[in-house]
Amino acid sequence: MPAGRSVSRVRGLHYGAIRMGDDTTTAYRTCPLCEATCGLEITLRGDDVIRIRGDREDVFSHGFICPKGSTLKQLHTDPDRLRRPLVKRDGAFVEVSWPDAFAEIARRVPPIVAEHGPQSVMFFRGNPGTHDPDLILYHRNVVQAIATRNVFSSATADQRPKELASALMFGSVSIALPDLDRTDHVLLLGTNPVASNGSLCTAPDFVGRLRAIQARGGTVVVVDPRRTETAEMADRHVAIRPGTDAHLLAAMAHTLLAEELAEPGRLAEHAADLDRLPELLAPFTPERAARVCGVDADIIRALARGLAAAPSAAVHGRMGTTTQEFGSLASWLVDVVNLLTGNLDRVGGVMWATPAAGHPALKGKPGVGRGVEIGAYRSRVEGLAEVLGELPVGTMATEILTPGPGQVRAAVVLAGNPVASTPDSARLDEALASLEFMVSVDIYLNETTRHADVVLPPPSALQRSHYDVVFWNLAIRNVANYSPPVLGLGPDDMEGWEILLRLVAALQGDTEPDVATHDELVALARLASAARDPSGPAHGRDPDEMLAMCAGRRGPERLLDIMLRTGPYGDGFGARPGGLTLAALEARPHGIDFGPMEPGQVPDRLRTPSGKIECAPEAFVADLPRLRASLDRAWDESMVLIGRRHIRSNNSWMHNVDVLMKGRNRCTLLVHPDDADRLGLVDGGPARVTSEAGEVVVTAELSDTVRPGVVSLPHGFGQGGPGVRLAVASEYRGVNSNVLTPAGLRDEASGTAVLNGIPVTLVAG
Ligand SMILES: Nc1nc2c(c(=O)[nH]1)N[C@H]1C(S)=C(S)[C@@H](COP(=O)(O)OP(=O)(O)OC[C@H]3O[C@@H](n4cnc5c(=O)[nH]c(N)nc54)[C@H](O)[C@@H]3O)O[C@H]1N2
Ligand SMILES: Nc1nc2c(c(=O)[nH]1)N[C@H]1C(S)=C(S)[C@@H](COP(=O)(O)OP(=O)(O)OC[C@H]3O[C@@H](n4cnc5c(=O)[nH]c(N)nc54)[C@H](O)[C@@H]3O)O[C@H]1N2
Ligand code: SF4
Ligand SMILES: [Mo]
Repeated sequence: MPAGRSVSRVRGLHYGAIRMGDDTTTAYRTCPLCEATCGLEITLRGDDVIRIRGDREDVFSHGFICPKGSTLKQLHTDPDRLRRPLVKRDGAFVEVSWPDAFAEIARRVPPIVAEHGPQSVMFFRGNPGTHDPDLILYHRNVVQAIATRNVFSSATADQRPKELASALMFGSVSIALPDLDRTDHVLLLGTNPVASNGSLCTAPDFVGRLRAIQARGGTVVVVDPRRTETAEMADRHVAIRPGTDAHLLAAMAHTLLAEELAEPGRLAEHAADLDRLPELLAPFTPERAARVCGVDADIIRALARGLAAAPSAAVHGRMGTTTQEFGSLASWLVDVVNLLTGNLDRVGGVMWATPAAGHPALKGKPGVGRGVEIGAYRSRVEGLAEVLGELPVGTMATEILTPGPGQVRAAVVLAGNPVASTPDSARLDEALASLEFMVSVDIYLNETTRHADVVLPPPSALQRSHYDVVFWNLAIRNVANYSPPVLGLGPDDMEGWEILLRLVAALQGDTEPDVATHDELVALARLASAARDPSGPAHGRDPDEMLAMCAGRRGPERLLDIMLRTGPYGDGFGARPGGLTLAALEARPHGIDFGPMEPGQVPDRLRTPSGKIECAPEAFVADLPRLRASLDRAWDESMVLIGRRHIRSNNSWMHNVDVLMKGRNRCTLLVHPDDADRLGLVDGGPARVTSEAGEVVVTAELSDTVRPGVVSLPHGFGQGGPGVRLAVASEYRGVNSNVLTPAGLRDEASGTAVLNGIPVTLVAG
């Protein structure tokens, strides 16, 4: 197929829209903006979206929606959203045709690889890539186009510690989720669902579900250095010192063991090294932890006893516990406490999802596997270990700026804004400017994409289909919901998956790829893997025969059909008549609910070589001396910075939506009044914040919601300036908090950046 001719389906047509009695139509779509996966009801008149509200019939969200969900229209019509590919010529972007954009990549990248080797190219994938089926299903093909180890993603500025802890304990990235709807007691650490709508726990109307726990007589406890909106509604708030959750959790586990409250029950026989825990955790007495955490020893004991006494209880740790100095240890200890209190794998405790599109922990031989190892290779300059196939984001700038063989000279950025989202932003900004070549797949010209030589814009969310491949792995109910595109493609649009497959070819110098055949090979590879899975319904089948059964589908729809049919509820390509197919899902616009998470998955769910839950993974045991040593640190010596989210934000990229930005300035530094008094800061006045990495001047907001000694600044601001095309965001510019994040501060085991608990100094002005 010649370059530029699209294999896209139909243009200018509404899919799945239901015609109403008047001149409007209604479409249903899962919101792709955050992890909550709310169902949206979208009313259109012609191509005009006239209303977006929560879909009351959605099987999971039942009509819940947040202020962002209804802005898919504004995102679609945003004049700053890129509609055509851009190529930089003589320092300025010009709109070009798709063939010209791919030709530029094909002209520039192969010579760099030929001269400097594959390591000279790096990849970065950002958060929206996790919410987009095109990117989630095809990004691996892009990354594999060049055999480089320099692969990065927003995960090491986010959840990698939790993934690593799950991988090492259970043998695959299989995250145990709090059973919010049935628990009697939930302990939330470092998460503020009132703002974020929850994370690594997909539960639309998370907050309503917390209220329901309270309404049925249960308890909600929040551990957070700030009295957040979630802490306000909780039964108990513990204002911990940032970065010390691992100490707190270790001391809670210590209490459970010392007071003989540990009752792992049925899981004891499936848990390896359970008997090592008393010795490993011995140094972390509540008294010693109390000094570090700034939380009374009695409160630490009460937290542990509360979990033990509850008929069922779930501990859940997020952002605040992962993007910190001891993030992996904290994530490990969350599940140690869940295990010790008998709450792992039981109703009301923490359990695993059984997602319709399948999961590695549901494939292969039940109850045993290869497990996960880390450190297969290391970063060139700093020698940082690979974790789950990626290197830590904090080292990107160093890899670009340090000369020598293997120096990064070109970058491919997929839906990422690392200049806003990763450490030592100012240095990364400088590093990206020094690259020989950069291509971004993105919808905006922002602080990162302005450095690109080529920008490839996918269609807007309303023009794409949706199935939440990732987040239904993390959902507290087993739900499947497919949304067809709401709006058709314009004459200049190219579907996301096609952009990615053409990018694969262009990176290898090919400007006239046969996209249809490549896509077929991608599908066949998935079918071949399903045919090899001894526990799957397609075991032993002929991939070509199954491919023929997907006739009429291509792109993500075909891959999704394959995943659903070979997944836990699938029709197995005829092996299980009546089972799930994409067609069956298409007929159910409000989704299908397969019920709550199931208990009793241990041992079948495990993929560790031992076939047991690993209670003391080597990587964490090796990191414990660091935690132990920190018990003697002078913790209260410096002020520390933490982050903050707001319901109307979404990381760095929704600040161009006017309706979300209006109102008071949100890019403020929360300072406790006692600290403000001591430092001479005034409410509304300027504060100069300095860290080892950089300095910002920002408006101070006095608030006793933060712990004394802690200041809080949201991330994702600071957009504007040369080359940035974000009219609204530039108006509400604020400062980029990651200017303050030192690149060298990281969680040892996972390489994840410390974004919470950054030492800073503060002066007025
Ligand atoms: N200080 C501090 N830093 C943080 C955090 C924090 O709490 N504090 N949070 C961290 C977390 S949790 C995360 S996940 C990361 C996020 O880090 P990133 O993923 O790097 O940042 P985002 O702000 O999500 O921006 C993503 C980019 O995707 C583009 N985009 C939006 N929609 C689409 C789309 O549909 N397709 C494509 N191709 N592009 C799109 C946007 O224009 C933007 O350039 O930031 C991390 N950084
Ligand atoms: N509105 C909105 N929703 C979002 C996003 C967004 O930017 N805006 N981003 C999405 C993304 S990518 C993600 S990953 C999720 C994140 O979702 P959450 O994990 O809920 O993230 P936050 O709301 O930042 O909450 C983190 C909390 O940790 C606290 N904290 C900071 N340091 C520590 C510490 O050392 N210990 C403890 N215990 N707490 C600490 C902070 O005060 C904060 O309240 O949200 C998603 N949803
Ligand atoms: S909570 Fe998340 S998924 Fe639901 S409407 Fe808001 S942004 Fe969309
Ligand atoms: Mo995130």
